[in-house]
Amino acid sequence: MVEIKDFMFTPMTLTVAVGTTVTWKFDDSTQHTVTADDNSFASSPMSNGQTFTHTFSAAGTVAYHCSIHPEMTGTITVK
Ligand SMILES: [Cu+2]
Repeated sequence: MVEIKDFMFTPMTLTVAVGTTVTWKFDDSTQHTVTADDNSFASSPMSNGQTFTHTFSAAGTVAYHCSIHPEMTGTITVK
């Protein structure tokens, strides 16, 4: 689970096993997105209380950001 609050992804870096479904929980006063830098997944703009999930089926490191606030970044490492 990654929480999106105060314009930050927490934790910013997360390591999961192949096949893990990661949930992002939106808990902020403004909308954000979860958008992979390589566009392998992307949410629409989501509001407080919503969630987005993505299943990571291949090993590797995926950087992501918020398309509305590009300074918000995070990384998922899949092993
Ligand atoms: Cu944002």
